[in-house]
This record gives sequence, C-alpha cells and structure tokens, in this order.
Amino acid sequence: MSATATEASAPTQTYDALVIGAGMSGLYQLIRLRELGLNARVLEAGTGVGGTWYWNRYPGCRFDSESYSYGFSFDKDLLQEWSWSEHFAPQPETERYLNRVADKYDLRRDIRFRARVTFAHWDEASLTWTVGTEDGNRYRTRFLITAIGALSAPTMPTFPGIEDFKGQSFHTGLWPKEPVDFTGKRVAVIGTGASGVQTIQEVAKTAAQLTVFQRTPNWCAPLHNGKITPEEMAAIRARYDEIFARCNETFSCFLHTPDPRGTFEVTEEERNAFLEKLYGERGFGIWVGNFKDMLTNRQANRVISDFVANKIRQRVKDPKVAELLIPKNHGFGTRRVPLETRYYEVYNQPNVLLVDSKATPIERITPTGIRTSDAEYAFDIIIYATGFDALRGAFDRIDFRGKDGVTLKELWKDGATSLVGMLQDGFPNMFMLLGPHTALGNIPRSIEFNVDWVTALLRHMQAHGLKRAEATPEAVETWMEHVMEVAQGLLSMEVDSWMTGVNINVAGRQVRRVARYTGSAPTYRGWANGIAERGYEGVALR
Ligand code: N01
Repeated sequence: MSATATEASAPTQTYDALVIGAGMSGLYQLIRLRELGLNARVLEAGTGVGGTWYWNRYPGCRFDSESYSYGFSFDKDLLQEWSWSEHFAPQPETERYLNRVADKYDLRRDIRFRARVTFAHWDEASLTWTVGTEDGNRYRTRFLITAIGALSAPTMPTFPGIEDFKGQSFHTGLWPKEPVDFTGKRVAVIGTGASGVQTIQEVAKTAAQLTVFQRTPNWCAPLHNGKITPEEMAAIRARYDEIFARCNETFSCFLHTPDPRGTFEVTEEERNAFLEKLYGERGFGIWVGNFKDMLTNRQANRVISDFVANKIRQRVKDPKVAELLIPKNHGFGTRRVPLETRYYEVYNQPNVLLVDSKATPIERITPTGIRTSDAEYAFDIIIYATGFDALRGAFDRIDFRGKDGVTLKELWKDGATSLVGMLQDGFPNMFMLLGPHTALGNIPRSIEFNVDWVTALLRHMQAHGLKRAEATPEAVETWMEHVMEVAQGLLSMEVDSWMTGVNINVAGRQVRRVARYTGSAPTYRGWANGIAERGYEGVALR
C-alpha cells in the first residue's frame, strides 16, 4: 500500500503513554495517568466517549447488572451527584453518564477521536512503541495501554448476498446514531444472544411484522427492571460503600453470588421455593446467585434447566414455539444468560414469527430479504444481532508487533496467553485492560481493578527509575496453568459460545478452548495483587 500525503507528511507525536480506546477503561486510565504526571493521549476510533455504550445503541440496549453496581466507584462525589433512573439503565443514560465523567475531568482535551489504531510496533533500541492510525498519523510512546474492550469487534455472518440487500441493515454493535423507525416495517432479527433478545423485545412493539431467525435458543431469565424513585436513589447513595464492598467480595463482582448450599442439600420443597424466589428477583440472581453446584454438577444443572423450561412453557402459548425456545444442547447458565422483559410473551403476538434456522438454515440474503432452505422472506430491515469476535477480535484488528517483530496475532493463533490478562511476554511496556483472562463479570469492577494495578506498576517504575516492564515467560506459563485449572469441571466448557472462544463466522475460531478467566474475581485479584506485593514477581523490570 502506498503512503498517502498525510502519512508522508504527518510528524510523529511523542507521548509518555498512549491509551487505545475511550470506553470505561480508557477514560479511567487517562485520569490515573494524569495523576502520575504522564503526558498521555487516548486514541479513539469513534466520535465520542463510551466504548461499548457508544457503539451499542440498538433498540432496547441496557444494563443487565444493577445500575448502581455498575458505575465508577472511585469518585465518591460523582456517586452522590449522579441519579440512575432505572435499576437497569438504558444505553442513552449510560452514554450520558460516561460523557459526564469525561466533562468532569476535562478528558476530551487528551482524546483524539476518529483515530482508529491500525498498528503498534515495539522498538527495543529506543524502548518505545510506534503507533499508527488509519488517518495516517504516527505516535511514539513509552507505555502502550490497550483499552479496546472484550466484546468490541462485531462479526457478521458469512452468508452470500449481504451486500445486495436493498433495504436497511444494521449490526447491533454498530448501530447508527439516528433513530430507526420500525413502525409498519417488516423486520428480521438474526441472532438470539443478549443483544438479540433486547432488540427483539423492543422491535416487536412497533414493527408490522418481526421475524426472528434463531439458530440456538438461549436460556433467558426475567430482568424485573423498574424505575428508581428519588427516595430509593437517596437510600442507594447512602449505601454505596456497602454496595461496592459487596461487589468486591462476590464471585463475579455482581451483587449476587452463589448460594453456599448444594442443589440436593435441601428438600425438594425448599429447592423449588428458592428457584421461584430467584426467578422473581431482579437481575442475575438466578444465574450467579443460584445453588453453588449448578454450573458444575450435571444433575443440579438439570433441575434448574427443567425449572426454567417449564417457565418458558407457561409463558409461550403455542407449545411448538415454546419447545423451539427451550435450549436442548446446553444447560441453563452454561452460556451467558440474557435477561429479558416479556421476551417470551413476544412470541404470543400475531406480528411475530420464530424461524428455526438450525432446521431451515439461512442460505442467502437476497435484494429483498432472506432465503432459507425452505422459504423466501421479504424485509424492509435486517438486524444482525450476530455477536462479536470476543476477547481476541479487538487485538487481531491491530497489527501489534513486540520484541523481534513477533506479531500478537501469530503468537495467539492457538489461543491467547497472558500474565493476569494484563501483560504478555515479548510485548514490553504494553498493558492490557480487560485483556484475555481478566475476571470479567460486572465489568467496571474489573476495569477499576485493572487500571489501578497498571497505574501502581507505572508508579513503581517511576519511583525506581525503571524504563521497561515485561512479563517473564515462566510467569505467563504459571498463570496460564492456573487459568486452565480453574476451568476444569465447568459445564460451560462443553458448550460453544464466545465464552469458550467459538465464533462460527471467524476463521480459526471453531475450536472450543479456555478463552477467559473462570475463577472467582477475589482469586483473580489475589493473584494480581500477590505479584505486586512480591515486588512485581514475574515481571522483568529494568
Ligand atoms: O452475541 P452472542 P450478543 N447464522 O454471540 C447468532 C454482552 N452483552 O451480541 O448461538 C445464524 O451472544 C448466534 O447463534 P449461535 C454479553 O456478555 C451484554 O448477543 O451461534 N445465527 C447467536 O444467537 C453477551 O453474551 C449486554 O447458534 C448466527 C447470536 O447470533 C455478549 O455481549 C447486552 C450466525 C450471537 O449471540 C454477546 O452478545 C448485549 C449465523 N451465521 C450483549 N452468527 C448487557 O449487559 C451468529 N448467529 C445488557
């Protein structure tokens, strides 16, 4: 590719630290980098801050974790100033919240928007990274921090004809800023993961005809959202210390955590009463607050799966449709459980049709709609709720080259490696926020931990006049053994999903593997903190 005029003429800009991405990780990291007195810059592909909450503006997009457990915890004043309107806030509110953070800390002056990073190359002689953006700008930095998200590389299906469709089409993760009106329209939704479920519920309200193409049903559970009254918000504000202390001790940083009892340690009556209670409660309790053996013991998993299957049968009038909506190839909770609001009732509406695209696969997109193996459908709008190249996709899109020109993509060909998800041997002075094998769960809690950990390492380097940090291969190996070990025995490891690194639409992502950290968040933090406490054991510093 020949250099453009901009590329040839753009002078290289030099910083102490460059952050890729202005989502929650990037924003918080910028605040901390400024505190260290570093000259920092954030490069962001979009035109605004928010990351996930900037790009995912599809209808119905909202939190699945309680709003008040999701916001930043580091700024106690902001916690007291900000009001969440609903227990699970909708996307526009979260985007406003993150803009408020950016305003409060005057972050935009250090963010370059429309700056999609295409490469980052390490230079051992100068101990710097050279970073390039799509628009031809070049940067040099001592420290490179990736804040590129775990679910931020949207993937489209590989059906032929996608480009030929004459109507409107959208991917949920790349939704336009302009509102899309479904009134009177024939709409298709392909995909029934968390994004698809939220979209379907909303589109069904106004579309003339909604056709859902479901390849694999997911186990969904009620969100039980509701408005937060000013009195409730005042009570929440008074409890923030308690709320975040709770998130700090639970398995996945949610307000919910596994019940200490095993499924069969209680009577059948107690068990049913507990499951009913969880099904009637807000949020992820039924998934992450259930009996402790639900995700490891096949019989226990059968009990909860049967329980939820019966709920679906009760809620969907047509028994054939109900059976189609009940997963048969995986148990409850072994994939991410989408939370829903009257999702199953949508299928009782006369304007909604469920197509089993496992039995009758989509063969192609036509100029007027979708052709399956047994029918042709006409649409005005096609929505692709087909997910992301999770965990690694955002890294693969950038040509990262570490020591000796080794590419990260090649190194991670058979699965990512890392040290506590934040460092990778061969890639000095590169720190990953929400990299592979960080504890995910309630993500902002992990973000705050990761940013604070990286900041502490940088502070340590400043204090000791150190210029270079790199994970040792031995430390990476030991951490990866732990990552593999904690995944043993999880029923989710037997199931295809982004959580096991499978994405049918991406070459090389067909093999199930340990793709994320599946131990508890406290165990994860214990490892990372232990490294720091032992003087950054496993990180070669000089
Ligand atoms: O993506 P997904 P998502 N032909 O991968 C189908 C987070 N999130 O964007 O299962 C036909 O879960 C695919 O079918 P199958 C959350 O962590 C959070 O919904 O592969 N179908 C599946 O049904 C979540 O888990 C929130 O058989 C095709 C769907 O598309 C993660 O993001 C909200 C297909 C993809 O589901 C990803 O969720 C939303 C094809 N070629 C998302 N390709 C909140 O917290 C794919 N599919 C609120």
